[in-house]
This record gives sequence, structure tokens and C-alpha cells, in this order.
Amino acid sequence: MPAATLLPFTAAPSRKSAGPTSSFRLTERFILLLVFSAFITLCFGAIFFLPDSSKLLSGVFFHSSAVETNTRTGTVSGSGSANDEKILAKIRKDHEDALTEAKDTLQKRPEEIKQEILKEKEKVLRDSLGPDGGDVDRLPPVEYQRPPGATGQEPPDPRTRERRAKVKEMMQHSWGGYKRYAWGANELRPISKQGHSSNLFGGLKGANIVDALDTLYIMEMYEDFDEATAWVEKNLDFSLNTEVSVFEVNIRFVGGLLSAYYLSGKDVFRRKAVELGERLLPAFKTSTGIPWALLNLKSGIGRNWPWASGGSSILAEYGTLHLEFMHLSKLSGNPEFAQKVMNIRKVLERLDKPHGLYPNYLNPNSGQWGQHHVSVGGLGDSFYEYLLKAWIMSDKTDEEAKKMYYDALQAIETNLIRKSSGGLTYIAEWKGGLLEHKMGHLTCFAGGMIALGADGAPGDQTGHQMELAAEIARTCHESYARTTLKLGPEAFRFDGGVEAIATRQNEKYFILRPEVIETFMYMWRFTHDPKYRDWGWEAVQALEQHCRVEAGYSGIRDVYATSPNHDDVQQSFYQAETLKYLYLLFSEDDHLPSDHWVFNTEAHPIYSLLREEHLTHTV
Ligand code: DMJ
Repeated sequence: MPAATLLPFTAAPSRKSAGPTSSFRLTERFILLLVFSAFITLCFGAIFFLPDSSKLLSGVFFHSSAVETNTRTGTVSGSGSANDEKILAKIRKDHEDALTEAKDTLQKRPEEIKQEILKEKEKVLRDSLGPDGGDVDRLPPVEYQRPPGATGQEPPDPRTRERRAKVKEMMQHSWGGYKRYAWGANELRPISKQGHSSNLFGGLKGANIVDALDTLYIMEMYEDFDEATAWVEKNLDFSLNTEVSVFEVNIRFVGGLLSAYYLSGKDVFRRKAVELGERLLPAFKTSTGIPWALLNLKSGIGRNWPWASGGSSILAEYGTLHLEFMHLSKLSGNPEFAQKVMNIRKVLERLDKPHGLYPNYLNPNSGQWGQHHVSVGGLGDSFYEYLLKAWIMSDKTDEEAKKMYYDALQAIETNLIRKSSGGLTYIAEWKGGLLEHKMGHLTCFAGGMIALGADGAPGDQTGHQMELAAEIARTCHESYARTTLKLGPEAFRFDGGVEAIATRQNEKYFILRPEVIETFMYMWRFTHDPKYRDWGWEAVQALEQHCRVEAGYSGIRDVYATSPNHDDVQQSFYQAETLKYLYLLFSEDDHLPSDHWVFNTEAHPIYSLLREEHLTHTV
């Protein structure tokens, strides 16, 4: 029998049989098809559309494990209608729950639904990583060895000992005020005695605590350190829908946590640092990999400061991630952190630099410079610092960083460094080829930086660079000495007949910044010239006289006024940097020695030797 007669509905009609007979067959086939489809529909209807039928069917036709389990445990007694009733009631309840859930979901805003889906996804990811939780809980174990010099000896000289003790008392006073009036807030308002926060941290909390951890440790305030550690363990939360400054969060939070880890060995700091680092990674999602300035920690959406030239990222911000991110890779075993910051270098290397200088603005999408403004102070400063420290931190193996640093310093010297008619060396700012003869308080860190790098300077430049560092230290000291309150202004000028003096009202404030004292500390360590300790002591006295208030220390609005007008903010860098550098200025050189420790730009000491043999993963 030909196959076609056996398969009437599927076989293609032969061309030869086309005609009236075949048309009758077609109708017949159509009717049969209809009957067959009606039958199929009926069967499916029975399964899917009859109320609550599926579960009943599963009990009848399939071996139901639920029923079996219940029977085994004796929870279903008897059989027949009582059992069916129970199952039907359960099915009805499931339906009602599903309906209520669907109704609730429909009432939610799309944004809320999106957040819930994200949460659910995170949970699934965490569950898939096992009972320990997320990635950070699964960090490779690291063999921790306390690096040398984490703690220091009392100085033998009584006067220095006394000065050092005084600085510790200042820290106790400052910390005490924060603890009492602003615990958990980002900063303290020491006059109004309440918490304070700037928009740099969005909804993040506890900047002061994280920024001060290492200072507490270094000054041996161990009880306070433990309290701060407990706060970090319980309350430091990064899973926030909030926008933060990538730079500030990196230098203060990541840097503070890394430092606390290297000093104390407590693994909570390593885990928190890596967790925060992971949250910062989406900032690098730009065409060039140059990160955004601002980032929402939850959504990972980044953007730049609206005031920055043509949507640019800022040199001092994207250029001040290197130290921390290299350590994050080391401590997490995840190479991504290091790759991100090494890429920043690559982008910069490919660009043409006007006169060898690095403009402060760079568009992260076009990869082009914005305005040609160059500064060793605000917007540029710590980029240069991190080139030098990247080289030192690599145990002096990172030749690329070394070259970039010394080349940049050469260009700065040629184009920006000038001497006033009164003999003060200063670092001016460069705007499209024109010099603005102004030096910021921020720029004063450069004395310390140049001193730190002098030793490795190419050719026979070491002596020259030490002299340059000393001259900058002197100029910055003059900027303090020439004020009424003996504290330095935010910026000082060398034009219009003045030298090292602020001439604009909006440049006369002092906000407890550390840079001048930072330079004194380095200069003391490299020269042991007692004038640096004396200059530091002058600053201590001025701080005590004009900034100390009942609940802590406050910035001042005008350092040329006869009495201080307080701004009511105790910046977190006061404890992180100013007091720490003062304490180290009056400490022995083997406390955090520079051959083992590198200070990040927020003065957080990080173990300097990143090479394999100094820090090993145990797996
Ligand atoms: C600190 O947060 C850091 O030192 C940063 O690099 C620049 N300025 C402040 C303190 O002045």
C-alpha cells in the first residue's frame, strides 16, 4: 500500500490525482481535522481549565511526592473526600496568595520593581556562592605579618616627648568631641555640637571613624580603636542607593580601611575595603576607562562634576586611585582593580602633553584634554604624588611610574616654579600658557613629595631637589607666619606687591588642612633640621589658641582677622592627616619608616612593598 493512503492528512496530494474526486477528499479531511482538534482541545481543557484540576490530577495520575510524604509521616489520616477537601483548600489559598501578590506588584512603581528584582538577583548570587555569603567573604586567605614600625617608641628627648604627648592629647580631645556629639556621622560640628556631612559622601556614614582608625592605632589609643572597629563591623554599610565622590571615598574610606588592616591585621578591614572597591568599579565604565568623578553605589551610574570643563574627569581624582587599587588586587586576588588603574596610565601616556604638563581636565569619553589648566595644588596635586609613591610602593620596580613622575616634575620646574623678588620659591598655576602667581595651601604638600623623591632623582638632581623641597617648605611656613593667627590661608599670592599673602577674601580661610605640616614632617625625617619641628610646634600652638573649642577643633574663616571666626566644621582629615603628621613629626624615624610604609594622600600608611614575597596568599 502506498504510504500516501496510510497518511491521509500529511501526505502531499499528487499532481496527477487533482480533480473533483480529490476535492471531495479534501473536505473530508477538513472535517476529520476539525473533529480531531476539538477532541484535543477538550483534553487540554480538562487538564488546564477545569478549576483546581491539575493538583487533583497529579494525585491521581502521577505519584505525588507531597501526598506520599504526608502519608508517611501520618499527617494525612484517612482518605477520600476529607483529604480532597484539604488539598482543595490549600489550592484555593495558593491562588488567593498569588492574586494578592500580583495586585501588590501592580501597585508598585517600575523603579521599586526593578530594585526588588536586583535584590532577588543579588540574593541568588549570594546563595550560589555558598553559606558564607558574597564574594568578599570568600576572599583568599592572606598570610598577615605586621610590617615593621607599626608602633613607635617614646622619643628620648624630653621636649620632643612632651610635644608628642601634647599632640596625642589634641587627638583625644578631637576624638572625644566627635564620639560624644557626632558618633557615626561623617564629621563633627564642634560649635553646634552635632554631626555634619558634605555631599562628597552622599548617604555614606562614618567618614571620621574610618579616617581616624589608623591615627588611633598609631597613637596607641587602643580602646578607641576597638570601639571604632566594632562600629565598622556592625555599621559600615556600602549597599546604599547614594551618589559619592569616587576620589574622596577611595582616599578616605578605602585608604583608611587598608591602613587599619595593615596596622592591626584585622581581616574585617580587608573585607570592607574590597567590598567598597568592588562597588567603585562601575565608575570605570567609560569609553576610555578614565573613571567618572561621581558614582551611585547601588546603580553603578556615574557622571562628572557639572562644573568640570566640558564634562571632564579631574586629574587629581582619577589619578589618585593607583595605590589603593593595587592593594585591593593584592588583598583580594582579583586583578581587575590593578588593571583599571594601569589602564589610566596607558591612556595618559598616549596623550600629547602641552610642554610636558598634565592638564587638570580630561574627557573620559573622547579621551581629549579639557581646558589647559595645570596645577600642583587643587585638581592636580595627588596625581603627581601617586606616580612617585607607585614607584616607591612597588619596591622601586615600577619604572614607568618613576619616569612619568620625574618627567612631570621637570616640566613643572620649567614652567610653573618661580622665585619671588623677596626670594621665596613658589609653584604657580598655569592657564593655557599664562601663569597665575598663586599657590594653594594644597600645593604645600609638594615640599614633602619632592623631598621623598629626591633620593631617586635621575642624574645628579638629588641635592637640587632637596633644596627645592626645603625652599617650598620655607615659603609655606612664611604663608603661616605672615598671618595674624599664624595659620595659613587657603591660597596666597605673589603679585600686586605681596608675597605669600592671601589678597582675596575667599582665599583667607583655614580649614585645618595638613599639607604644610606634612611637608615639615618629611623635611624633618630627611634632614633632621630642628627648625621643622619648631615650625610644627608653632602650628600646634596656633591650633590650640584659635581652633580649639569645647567639643573639638574648628576651621577659621579669616586667618588675618584679629580673633577667629569659626566655621564650625572639624574636617575628618584633621584627625587622619594633620594630627597624625604632627605626631610623627615628634616621633622617632622608625615609627612608620618610609622604607616600609607609604602614606596615601589622606595620610593613611599602607605597607609599601607590594612584591610577592612580602604578602602571600595562603591558597
Ligand atoms: C585631603 O583630603 C587629601 O590630602 C587630599 O589629597 C587633598 N586635600 C585634603 C586635605 O586638605
